[in-house]
Amino acid sequence: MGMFDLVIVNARVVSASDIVTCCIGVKNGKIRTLVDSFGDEEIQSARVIDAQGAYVMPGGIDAHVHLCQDLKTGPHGLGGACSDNFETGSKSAAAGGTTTVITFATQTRAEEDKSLLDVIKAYSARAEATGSYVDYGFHIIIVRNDKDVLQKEMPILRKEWGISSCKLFLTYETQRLTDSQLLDVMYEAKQNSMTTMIHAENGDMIQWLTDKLESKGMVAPYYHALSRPPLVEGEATNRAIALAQLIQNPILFVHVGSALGAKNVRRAQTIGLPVYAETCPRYFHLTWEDLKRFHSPTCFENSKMICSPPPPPDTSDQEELFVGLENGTFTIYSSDHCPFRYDHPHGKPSGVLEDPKSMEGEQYCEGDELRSLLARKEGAFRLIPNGIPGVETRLPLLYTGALAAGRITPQKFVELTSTNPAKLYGLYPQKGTIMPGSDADLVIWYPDDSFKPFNLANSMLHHNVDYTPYEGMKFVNWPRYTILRGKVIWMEGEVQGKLRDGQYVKRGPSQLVRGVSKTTQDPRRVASWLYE
Ligand code: DUC
Ligand code: ZN
Ligand code: ZN
Repeated sequence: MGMFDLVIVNARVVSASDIVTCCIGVKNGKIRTLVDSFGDEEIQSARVIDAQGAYVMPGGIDAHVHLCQDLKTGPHGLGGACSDNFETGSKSAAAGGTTTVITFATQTRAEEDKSLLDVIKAYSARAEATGSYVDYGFHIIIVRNDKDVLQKEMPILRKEWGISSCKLFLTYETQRLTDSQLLDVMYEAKQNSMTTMIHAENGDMIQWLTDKLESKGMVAPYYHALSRPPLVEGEATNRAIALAQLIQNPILFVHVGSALGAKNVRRAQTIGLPVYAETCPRYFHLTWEDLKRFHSPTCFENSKMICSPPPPPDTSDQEELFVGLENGTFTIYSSDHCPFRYDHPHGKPSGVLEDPKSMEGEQYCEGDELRSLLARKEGAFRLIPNGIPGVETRLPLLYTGALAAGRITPQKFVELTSTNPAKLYGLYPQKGTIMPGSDADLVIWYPDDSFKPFNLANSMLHHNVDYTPYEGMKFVNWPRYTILRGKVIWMEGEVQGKLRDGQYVKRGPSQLVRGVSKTTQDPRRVASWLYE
């Protein structure tokens, strides 16, 4: 048996703090050593990859991915059928340099769906049914505040399943919790060291604005953005921060897309509150203008850009978001890969097929007939499933748009895409770093000067979605190798891994979340006495 199974030479190894030119030795799926060079004997039976001086980073950890998820919860929920399962979604992740995805398992309001443990078992069976190309875990979405369930099941989720994060909604009739329900769940989450993730949009503002827009006939996809101006996130982030501050609970805002939301997060962080934020590629690469990008007489094609919260109104917001990426306001950068097809009746076309006005004199249809129907209709944005794909383009977009553009350092890239997600969600140092003892999860880029920039076409991607919002965009680099626990699963444009290479990962409590600062614990101002 040789000393190593795999060695990587001429690597510029990037961590969240440093860049070191060295070689990496891998044995039994783990990083064994980082050294200046290897002797011939040490590596004689190992596979040798020459990184040619390119960046070698810890494999991407995408902490916000929807696979096989039940989203079809009606016109007041998210709606639509999630088009990627663990097979297609994880293949797409591997092709984009990601070695771990954390996906969502969701409770519903149906009485028989009360048990969080049953939900997790059902989603786990979905992953096991196909297998996965990359490692995976689950966040649990909680849409009810049953004390008995929370108290009995949260400890089991934490200890037996290694699930240490839950997501709560402030919008969608079928998901949202009232303020007191939010407090109920946050309180139990805190007792169980579960990180609370918040979808911060004010549901009442959205419904009110949607009704008003509809009354004026403003229903085409573009108007989705007008139903969710930045104040919608601004109000909800403020409110959630106040609720969390009241009971001293750490929170992480998912998919923050507005400068206003980012400012609220920053303000909370500045006074020492444990408030964290995730942002996503779409907020740096799309604006309201892109909701008009897919031109057609009726504009329904613009439904391909609909996600919530929507992209910011214009590039000035993006400039402010870039500051947040750089200065630590944003803790992690995730894809929010939420895949819907354009050629499937339960994908984006729900916005036409479920709208009585669009369907006047028309028949429910599929295939070519559906395509022709969509070309004639504007649909109703209220009924369009909220979400866009992006698990494969997440790292390359950040490389092109921020790293190569000189807006962030390679270390910041690693922090946002791998180290911080690992710390935030209890995977560090097993994942998220290149250190002896860590999993050998790696992404190796091309040397910048040897890569020929190209324009993206959806046909190059591996997801089960028939479009990408980034069609035609120029990319200046792409992962050359993706390595999962020492095995090459993606190499120079080809998937090399196999279904079932990926394993379920149990997670511990967050290693990022720290206590609340002393100055914010005055029991006359917040309910710190709850924990005495
Ligand atoms: N929230 C998400 O996290 N993803 C898709 C849609 C949504 O509302
Ligand atoms: Zn959300
Ligand atoms: Zn999402």
